Amino acid sequence: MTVALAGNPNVGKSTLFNALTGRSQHTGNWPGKTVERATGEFRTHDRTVHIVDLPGTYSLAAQSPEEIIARDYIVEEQPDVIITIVDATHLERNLNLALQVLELTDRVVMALNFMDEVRRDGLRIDTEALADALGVPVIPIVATRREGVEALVTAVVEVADGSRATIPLSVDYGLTVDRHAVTIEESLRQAGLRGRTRYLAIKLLEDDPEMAAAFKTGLVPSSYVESGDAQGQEVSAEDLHAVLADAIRLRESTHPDAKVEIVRRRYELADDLAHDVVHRERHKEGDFTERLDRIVTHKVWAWPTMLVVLGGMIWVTVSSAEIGEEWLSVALLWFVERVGQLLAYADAPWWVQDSLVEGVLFGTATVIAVMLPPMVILFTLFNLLQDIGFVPRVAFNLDRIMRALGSQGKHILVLTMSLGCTVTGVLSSRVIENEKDRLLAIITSPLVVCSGRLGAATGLAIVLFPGRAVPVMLSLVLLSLAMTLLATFVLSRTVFRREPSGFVMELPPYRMPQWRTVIRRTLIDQVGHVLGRAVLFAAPASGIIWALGHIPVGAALEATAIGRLVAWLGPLGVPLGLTGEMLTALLFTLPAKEIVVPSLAITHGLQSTLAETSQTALAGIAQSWSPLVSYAFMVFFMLYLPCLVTMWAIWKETRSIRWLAMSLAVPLAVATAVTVLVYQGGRLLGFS
Ligand SMILES: Nc1nc2c(ncn2[C@@H]2O[C@H](COP(=O)(O)OP(=O)(O)OP(=O)(O)O)[C@@H](O)[C@H]2O)c(=O)[nH]1
Ligand SMILES: [Mg+2]
Repeated sequence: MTVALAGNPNVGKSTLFNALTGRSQHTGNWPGKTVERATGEFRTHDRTVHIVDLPGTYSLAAQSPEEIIARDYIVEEQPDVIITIVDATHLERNLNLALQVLELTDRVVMALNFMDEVRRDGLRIDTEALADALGVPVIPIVATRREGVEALVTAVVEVADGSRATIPLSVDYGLTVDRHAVTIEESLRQAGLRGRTRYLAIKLLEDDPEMAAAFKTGLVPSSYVESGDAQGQEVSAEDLHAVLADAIRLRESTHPDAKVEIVRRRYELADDLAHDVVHRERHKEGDFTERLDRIVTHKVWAWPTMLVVLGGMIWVTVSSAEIGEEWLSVALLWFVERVGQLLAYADAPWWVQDSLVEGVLFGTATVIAVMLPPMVILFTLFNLLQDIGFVPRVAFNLDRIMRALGSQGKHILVLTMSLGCTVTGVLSSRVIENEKDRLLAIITSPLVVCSGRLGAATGLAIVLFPGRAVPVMLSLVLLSLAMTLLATFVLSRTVFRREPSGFVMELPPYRMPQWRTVIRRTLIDQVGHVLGRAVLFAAPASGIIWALGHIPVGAALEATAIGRLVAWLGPLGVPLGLTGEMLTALLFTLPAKEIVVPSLAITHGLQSTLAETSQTALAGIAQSWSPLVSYAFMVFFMLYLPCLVTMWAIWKETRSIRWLAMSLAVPLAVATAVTVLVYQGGRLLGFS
């Protein structure tokens, strides 16, 4: 049994999907997160239910790529039951899509989500009256708390079984449209089409773009057509063209245009229904969202507000990460030493002992001790901001600048997703229909600071700038932001010149964060991911780097593979104030940004004694670097190249060496230019 979740954007489809399947689809409080369909399954009433999470869509006559995914699935794959999930606090607007779904199939169950907010706002919804009017089950739910989910599943199973009959409401389009629809249905039948002729007729009169295209090409989706008539007669393309021409003539013969009438009637019905079933029980208290947004999205106050939130986020991260690091590194060092003793006791050959202890274990332990604490805290904070609804406000404010800079539309949506993770950002670029816009979004997304890089950089800043990590990080984030804007400005005026396209991100109300989701996403999805990378990437990478630093055996570091690389890269770094050791370390860091610290330690030949904790070894580096050099290094680290996973994602999305090369060249060029400016400028100002 297959069930699909259909609904407007940001109504809780993925939340319900996760609640049912236990999976973790991306959720957050802004529209447009899900861009691909996702499938999962759960068991109920002794059967397995496959459930499909779809992108949000406002209408079945949709135009944009993610909406077409939703529409095509609903129309063509014919799931056994469609759950239309609606935001009960905006019933009239949400009913419009629901009515379109009801025209398509009778196997529908409606989930009225956000019932907690309905109650909070002092509204009452007469669900029985609504169910009677719509002719399908209507189940009130609170997806975040699983409230009503059992009842919903039961209703779905009953509708699938046919044990609960549904008689979906059909919209009354008025006499004229009805008469035209009957005429068209007649010609459809004459052309040999059986099945959903009423639906087809309305869609033709409505000037549905997909339907018109299907009739033009003569390829009407088979789901509309009942398998031919007795003679197995085929539907001819000429007949379809004739029907289409007829429909256009009929549509244009009415005043106003039949299309306008159809859309209007549907809206009116949705409005009336909502009016009949939603009752206000008490006066709504002042709108919190509206009051807060007067500051957060204010033309002037928005900027200091965002700066305070960003600064606060970094401050909390830095101060709590220091505590976490202390005890983590003590514990890990103890563990590494015990392993060392054990290997010595077992009389393992020196290179096994050293590569394991000084390479693999040291590297992994440093990643866990230095990088994990700031990442955990930052992920938690960022997930909270996502759930509350602050992230789309940042996007909204930046959009003002972006428009002035020549980018527009869904670019900002992609950059918003990139704030979490560049890979998700790159994948979400699929929502952009225009190829040039899409490439621009892909190429600029590595410049946006992803939360992973921000966490790793914070770990590094704590080591390099003890006591001053907060202002350093704040300046670096602002710098990356400025570079993202600058790159957009330059690229949209040169390589990617194109016509403007309109898109306005709708701002959702602020919501209480879902602690369970936030903690689960942080600990399991993200921290688990970082730890997994520490073991999968950092451990082998540290082992390899260690080996490269010890071949040929017994040679001084300068004569080893690492030594050569250091010497070779050295001259390149001179104008940037960076040494060969730093560039070599950054090269090794490409698989995962977290391993920057152990890479630095190894290329500096610092790991050879474990008498010191990883912290003091790193403090050694910090002391040997001047503040200007440290800052230049941080600038370069923030901007230089996306991680390998992102490169892979860009390749998969563009399938073009040229665009992949460009999305690497742009950040690398930006990083080099800015670092040179910072370093040389700093020297001119008298820093060394
Ligand atoms: N208060 C409350 N919040 C909810 C409820 N259901 C979902 N949310 C929140 O609403 C936001 C949107 O939920 P999603 O599941 O991401 O919505 P979606 O429909 O998948 O959104 P798109 O994929 O962007 O179309 C999230 O922040 C959820 O935590 C609910 O019943 N009550
Ligand atoms: Mg979703």
